[in-house]
This record gives sequence, C-alpha cells and structure tokens, in this order.
Amino acid sequence: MNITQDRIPNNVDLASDPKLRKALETWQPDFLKWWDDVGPEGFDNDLVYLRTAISVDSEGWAHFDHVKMSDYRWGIFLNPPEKDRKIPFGDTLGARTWDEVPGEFRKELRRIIVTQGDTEPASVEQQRLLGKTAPSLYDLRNLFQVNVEEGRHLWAMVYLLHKYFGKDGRDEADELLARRSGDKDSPRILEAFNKPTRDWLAFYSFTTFTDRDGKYQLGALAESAFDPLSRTTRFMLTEEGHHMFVGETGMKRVIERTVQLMKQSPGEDVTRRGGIPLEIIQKYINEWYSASLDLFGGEDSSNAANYFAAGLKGRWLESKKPDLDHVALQGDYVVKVPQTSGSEADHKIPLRRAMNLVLRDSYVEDCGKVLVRWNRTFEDAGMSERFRLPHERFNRGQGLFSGRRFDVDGRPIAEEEWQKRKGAWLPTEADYAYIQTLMKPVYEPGKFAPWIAPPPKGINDQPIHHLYVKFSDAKPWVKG
Ligand code: BYC
Ligand code: FE
Ligand code: FE
Repeated sequence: MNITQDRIPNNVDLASDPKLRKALETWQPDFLKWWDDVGPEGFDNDLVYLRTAISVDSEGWAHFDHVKMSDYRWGIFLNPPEKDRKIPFGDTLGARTWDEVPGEFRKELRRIIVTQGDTEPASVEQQRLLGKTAPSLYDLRNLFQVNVEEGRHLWAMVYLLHKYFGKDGRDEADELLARRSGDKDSPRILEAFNKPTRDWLAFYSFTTFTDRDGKYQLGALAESAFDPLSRTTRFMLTEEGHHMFVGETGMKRVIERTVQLMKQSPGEDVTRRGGIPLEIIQKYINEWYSASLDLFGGEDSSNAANYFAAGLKGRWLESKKPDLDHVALQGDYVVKVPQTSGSEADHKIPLRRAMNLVLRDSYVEDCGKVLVRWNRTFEDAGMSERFRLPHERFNRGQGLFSGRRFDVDGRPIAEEEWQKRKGAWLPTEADYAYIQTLMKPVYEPGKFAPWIAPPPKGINDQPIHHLYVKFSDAKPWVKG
C-alpha cells in the first residue's frame, strides 16, 4: 500500500472523499501554526536526518533524508485491513468488527480517541525547549524524530475524529490544538502530560516510561472492535518502538558514563567530574514510573469494564492469546490494601472492572525487563549497585492508593514522614538544579556532553559523527 503524494500524504484514498479531504486541509494550517508556536523552538530552518514513512509495509520505513521539520510528511497511514476480522473480546466476542461507529458507543469511542490524541501534541509541547541543550547532534536528531512522529500520531487521531464523528469530531480536533501542556486554564487531559520535562534525564525517563504507556494503550486499542481505530493504532505502534529505544538507550548511556567515572575515581563524588549520580537517576525513575502508572487510570474502573464489554478496548495481545477467557465475566482481581490497623485487606475487583490493572501488569513486567537491561551495566562492571522500580503504591495520583502516603516499598507512612523522606525518593529542587547545570548543548559532530556515553552505533548505519542535523543559522544560545 503506497502512500500518495497528496497535500496530505495518506493511504486511505482521501482523494475519493472530497468533503473529508477539505475538512482535513482546513485543519492542516492550524496544525502547522501549532507546530510553529509550541513545537521545537529554535531549529525552524535546520535540516534534520529524519525517517519518513513512504508506505506502511516494513520496507516503507527505509526512507531517510535531511529535511526541515516543518516539511515532514505528516499524514494518515493505516495498516491494511485484516480480512474478516472478528471482535476478539467482550459481550460481542466473535462478531464482525465495525467499519463505522455504532451509535450506542459514540460517546465512549470519542472520549478514548480524544484522550489518546491529546497526549501526542502534549509531549511535543513538553519537549519543545530540549533541543537547546542537546548532548549531541545524534541525540538532537532523535528528539526531533520523536517530536515529528508524535505530531503524526495527532494526525492519526484527528483523521478518525474528522471521518467518523462529524461536527463533534471537528470541534474536538480543534480543541486538541487549543489545550496546552501545563496550562492553568486549559491543561492537557492526563496528568503526566502536564508535568514539566525540564532536562534530558527527564526526556529519557519520559520516553522510557511514558511512551511505554503509549505502547500498551495503543496495543489495547489495536484490539478494538472499531476496525479503523485498530488499524491506525497498529501503525502507530511501529513508530512507538523508536521512542522507547531513544529513552532506554539514552538512560543506559547516562548510567554507563556514571559507572565509568565511578571506576576511574573510586570514592569520589561523580558530580565533581560532571557526571550524574546514581541516586538522582533512581529518583527520576521513581518520578516518571509512578506518574506513568497513573496513566492506566484507577485499578477499579467502571469505565474500563464498559470499554471491555463493548469491545472498544482490550488487553495486551488479547487476540493473540487463544487460551485467555475473552469474556472475563468470571473471577476477581485481588489487590492488597493496607489498613490503618496495620493489616492488609483484600480489595476484590471483578475482572472486567480491573482491566486497567491487567493492562498495567503487562506494562510493569515490561518495565522490569528494562531495569534488568540497565542493571547489566553494573554487573558488567562488577558493581553491586542496582536500580529498582518503586512499589505500585508509591507516589500515586490516581486510583486506590492516591491521597495516601507510601514509601518505595509500599509501606504506608504518615504525611509528616513523607515530607521528611520524600527528598530521598523523588528529585529535589537541588537535584533538578544540578542537572540543569549540566544541560549545555554539544553540537559538534561526533562529540558528546560529559555526562553521557556515546551510543554504540549511529542511525541507519551512518557513523556516529554523521551530520545528523545541519544548521542553517547560528544559535544565539550557544556561548563562546
Ligand atoms: N490523569 O475510570 P478511571 C501516549 C480520570 S500515552 C488525569 O479509573 P479510565 C503517549 C479518568 O479520565 C497513552 N485524569 O479511568 C506517550 C476519569 O475521569 P472522569 C495515552 C485521569 O477512564 C508519550 C477518572 O479519572 N492513551 O500515547 O478507565 C508521548 C476515573 O478514572 C487519569 C490513552 O490513555 C490521569 N492519569 O482510564 C506521547 C488511551 N487517569 O470519568 C504519547 C485512552 C484517570 O471521572 N485513554 N483519570 O471524568 C483511556 O483509555 C483512559 O482514558 C485512561 C483512564 C486509561 C487514561
Ligand atoms: Fe505517540
Ligand atoms: Fe511515542
């Protein structure tokens, strides 16, 4: 399925639907204005070595070119339809999937699509200043690749809103460009997307843990009975892989550099040599992992039960697991909830109402594997240090454990103790300030900031010193 070279690149035969095409062409300049206003700041004229989709099959990804970000071919790409696809779960298990939105689920589907769509521009807004402090041209390019693809993810959801939701959908698409990450009056919908991402350690944490929520949410929507949503999210998932790569390998390179410094001068504080202490890295892990757990919603959720019953949102790889009970009307999920008495009570959640938690379990398992890979750096260096994920109860803003305090092992603690100890678990203002002192741009090809190790190889078989971003003007924020 090739992608047409229309004003809006697409593989959905937009040309045959003039009304839809016109609506999207009206939205397009608003999108570009949004990109101009709150997209990456300071690199408008530079040429970035970007990967662009020219078709949705695997070879279609092989296209790399130096392009201006504003010339990136944002468009609408759906995976090809699966013949005779059947609804893989819920009350209508086994029935034909839908090509149109059923009237009775319109509101719910719109809400899911809007919530998904809202995260995409939010992340671009959160990351808009990071280019000014990139640790290398390689990293700068990766940031921009992530940014343009999140912009495309917004297009993916806006297409669905325009095509299937009429005037309401068009209004929602406009709203997606009107809300702003962190804005007091008009914030983004989900909490993690209003958090400041002030430095590159936060960026790597975000792309490791928050983009990974994207992987699991998109995977759950890829199971949807609403086939256009399933096909759209399947293609988005192929792009998500790169975002998590940027996060995981970025973090790993930071760890490698710190370990190197610790080996070179045992006992010396790595901050004296411009490295990032392991304790600060652990605090960033705690911060972004707990914020990302919140993105799964409450453990006990009637929304989740309704979505599952209706066939709107399934579990991770639902249709790939023939032995799974796809109706899920039997059984409970039991969560241990600490009581004030000191004991733990069983909180029983009927399975369908626990679907957020079931999806989150797949996510938690995946995060655990990331930590194993990061910890290999210590093992290889013969060190006993290890990173760990905090307990699911730690620092939660949604669900059963929100509004209470727990330590990183999940033990309930009083507010007073939390206030005393939270600086040992979450980044303090001093930690953020220290990281900020390291955030100085390195734009010389092949050079890297002193707090991060170079990657083992470049992008698309290019050397590490490749000119991943070609500047067309001087950067006023670079001193000296
Ligand atoms: N912040 O029934 P409950 C990505 C609200 S990331 C604020 O437990 P539900 C990406 C909830 O809306 C993937 N509010 O939750 C990554 C509800 O509100 P109402 C994004 C929250 O509805 C990096 C109330 O609390 N995709 O793609 O089952 C870069 C009770 O909630 C939060 C999706 O999220 C929160 N964290 O689940 C770029 C998929 N959590 O009804 C991109 C679509 C819950 O009281 N979204 N609330 O007004 C969904 O499926 C669901 O909306 C959620 C929430 C799973 C997020
Ligand atoms: Fe995305
Ligand atoms: Fe992403």
